[in-house]
Amino acid sequence: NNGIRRPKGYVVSYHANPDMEKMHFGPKHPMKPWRLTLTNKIVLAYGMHEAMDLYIPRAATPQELKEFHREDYIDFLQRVTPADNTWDPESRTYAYNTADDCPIFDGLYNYCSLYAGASLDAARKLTNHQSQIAINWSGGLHHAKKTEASGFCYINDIVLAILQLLLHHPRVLYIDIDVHHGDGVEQAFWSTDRVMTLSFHKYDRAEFFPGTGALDDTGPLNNASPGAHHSLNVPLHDGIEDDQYIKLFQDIVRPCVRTYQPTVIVLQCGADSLGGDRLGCFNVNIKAHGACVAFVKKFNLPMLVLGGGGYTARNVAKAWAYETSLCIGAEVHPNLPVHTPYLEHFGNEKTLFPKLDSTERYANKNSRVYLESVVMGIMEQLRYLQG
Ligand code: TV1
Ligand code: CA
Ligand code: ZN
Repeated sequence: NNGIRRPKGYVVSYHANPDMEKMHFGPKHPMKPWRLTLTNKIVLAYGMHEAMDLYIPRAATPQELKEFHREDYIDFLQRVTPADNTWDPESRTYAYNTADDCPIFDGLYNYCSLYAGASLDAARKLTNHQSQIAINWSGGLHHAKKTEASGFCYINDIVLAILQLLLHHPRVLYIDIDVHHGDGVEQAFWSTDRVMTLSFHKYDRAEFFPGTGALDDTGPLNNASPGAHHSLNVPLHDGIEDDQYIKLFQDIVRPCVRTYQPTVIVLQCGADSLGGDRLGCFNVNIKAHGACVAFVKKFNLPMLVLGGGGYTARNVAKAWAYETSLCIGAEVHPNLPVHTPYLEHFGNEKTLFPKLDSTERYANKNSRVYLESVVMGIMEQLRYLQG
């Protein structure tokens, strides 16, 4: 099977429930759960399943979801149907912020409880020491709030998984390479020093969702709060290139790990930071995106690897399959195996590493000086933690 073997000295667990993949947000909606089918097809075609423990996780229970979310919101998700999603003229919204971005579709509650169940299962494998790297590509839905849906996210599986990890770990480092700011996770752990959140994202307060995540948003301003300086943000402009992104990631993550000394790392691998993404605006290629995963793995800490955004499905699938191979420590052939199903979805393009073509590139608005100033801003925050 392409020479793929179980990694020596550690176990990778892979958590995927195929029932999720059939869900539809609606015809024009950018979020396509079938990108997970595509991802799993590539993972299987390479034979990577033989190198991991595979789990089909059960759905999270309402009880488990209420560990973070408010009871009435979970009750609402459980009972609402597309037909009774009624407009509230007073707040001029649909209930709990379910509107265009977060529609009520058939099977919504099932969808939510499945991806949350997968992240909880993955976190538990880490805390039971049954695996050292646990992967859930269906999770990573970082915008969901305690009492409302936001940005295609209804349940915050990341917060639920981190709460699980905190039962066994003193310090959790959360790293988010989705092109959007990880606002829901940041907000949930804003006041605590037991979780450090670090998001890399396109930042434009007025023009790019969700508009938060400035360099100087670093936790409660009151220095007496334990959370002060434990929320870190790396605001970026359009068009960042591979070499810049990799260097920036390493120059920031390295000192964060050294200073904070986490005992577990949660990595949200949103693939909308790839070049050519339908919603993103960076020029990052699959190898550079993967280099971030490989870099985090080298710290040899237990690692929860999650998905997130990613709206050009063929690229999402290639990136996450490649990142699965990095987690296993396997070398994969740069062309998809000939028997990969659905090759037509990849535009018959067999390479795992498609080149960004010039029409997909964004002009690079990130100068060297700007990126250096961002690294300095982060270092300044970390200095508060050394005291
Ligand atoms: C239905 C149909 C919904 C077509 C939404 C793009 C659509 C978007 C659609 C869309 C779209 C957003 C906003 C504006 C807030 C709104 C999974 C006042 C072509 C993690 C979420 C982005 C990203 C939300 C999620 C954003 C993630 N962009 N077509 N909606 N409003 N919403 O800007 O971080 O990747 O775009
Ligand atoms: Ca991010
Ligand atoms: Zn995103």
